[in-house]
Amino acid sequence: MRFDLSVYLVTDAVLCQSYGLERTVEEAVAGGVTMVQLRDKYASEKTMVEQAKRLSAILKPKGVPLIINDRLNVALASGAEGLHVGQSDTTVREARDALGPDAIIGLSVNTLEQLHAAPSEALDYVGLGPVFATASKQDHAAPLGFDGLAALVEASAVPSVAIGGLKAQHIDAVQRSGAHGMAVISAICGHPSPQSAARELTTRWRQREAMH
Ligand code: TZP
Ligand code: MG
Repeated sequence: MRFDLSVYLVTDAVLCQSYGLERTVEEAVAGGVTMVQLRDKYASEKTMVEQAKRLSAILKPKGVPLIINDRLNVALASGAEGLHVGQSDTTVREARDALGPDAIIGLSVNTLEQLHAAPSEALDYVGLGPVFATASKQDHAAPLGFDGLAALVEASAVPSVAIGGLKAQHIDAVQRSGAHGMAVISAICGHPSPQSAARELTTRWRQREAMH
């Protein structure tokens, strides 16, 4: 695989505000996160391109891919490694056509119907969730729980990352579901030390993985 979903930080301007976006991402990468998604539902395209370029400068030397949430134009203008789309955003095929074969393209999925409708040949991974209800995403879909997660992982033709209310204590259950990784906002952004939070998640992920 040319990317590693194991501990995937998703940013949020409000939830990451204690240290700000750049410092939070720097710390998270020092703590070992394997992917970063720039997600901001409210920022202008111009602001997001600037942020993406600054994050890229931090992430590129570390070999950690930067994925842009929703905004195809931001992904195109910033040179990020990929785009993550939801069910009502730019389609996966449009994203693939625009970004080319090397881009990493992810799709949010909450049901088996959505999974079966997804064009897996144009897709690199799916984000499955929310596993739990979470305050970090407004109007999120119904929580899957770990059984629901496992059913989606099993049915997926592409690698999957679990998301929604996940903390370090859920690593075992996420790995038992078969998911290739876990994506978090608040477990890292909302922690007094984003670096030690990230370090705990990545260390535990690897330890547990080695046991299975
Ligand atoms: N998509 C499904 S749940 C979620 C997103 C973006 C938010 C995850 O945030 P947290 O704080 O890790 O629950
Ligand atoms: Mg979206």
